Amino acid sequence: MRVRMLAAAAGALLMAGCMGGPHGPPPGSDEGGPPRPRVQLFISPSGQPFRAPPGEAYPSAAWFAEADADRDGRLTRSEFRADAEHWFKALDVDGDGQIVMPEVSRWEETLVPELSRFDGPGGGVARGRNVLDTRREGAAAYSLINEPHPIRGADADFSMRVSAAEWRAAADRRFALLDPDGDGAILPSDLRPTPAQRAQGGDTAPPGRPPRPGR
Ligand SMILES: [Ca+2]
Ligand SMILES: [Ca+2]
Ligand SMILES: [Ca+2]
Repeated sequence: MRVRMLAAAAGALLMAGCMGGPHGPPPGSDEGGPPRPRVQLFISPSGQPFRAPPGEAYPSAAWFAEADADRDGRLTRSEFRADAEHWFKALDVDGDGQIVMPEVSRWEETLVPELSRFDGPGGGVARGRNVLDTRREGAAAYSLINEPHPIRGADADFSMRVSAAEWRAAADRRFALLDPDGDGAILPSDLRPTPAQRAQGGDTAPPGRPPRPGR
């Protein structure tokens, strides 16, 4: 738990560092130079961002490894729920048990700024025939499920606040989407490439598998 909190904090710091000051270039700006390889982004079903440098395993594997608490290579419903609840606590900055507007804005602007960033011509997560409009698709471009905004998407009664009960229901709904054979567990082989991963050519490789002890 503590390790994950630290990892999340480090990620936030990393992102803050990438944002640059008021005079710095916008994140990901190429400033007219040759395009730089982009950091790979994965957004978990609950909306937690995972990033990996270009060339490394796509970070869906990092999410799976973290959520698979007992590391048996099977992500069970209870592990999936625990992962979602852990992220809910991270999003609920004031600890009142609900995710409300400033906390949603923090997710949009600070935790996953890539979603609102305009990459401009030649930018984006890919080029050529596989261009993704990440502003339109939102998190869905980086996710295993087609959900542009995992936080708002959990607000079932449209009250502009996400309760713990709504979050739990959303987690169960998402788990069902990822466990189509209904055997109660998600396997690494169930992780289909995300649209961003496919656009970068990741559709030719199997999804990254988390390391398993003893193999
Ligand atoms: Ca497990
Ligand atoms: Ca709150
Ligand atoms: Ca609500």
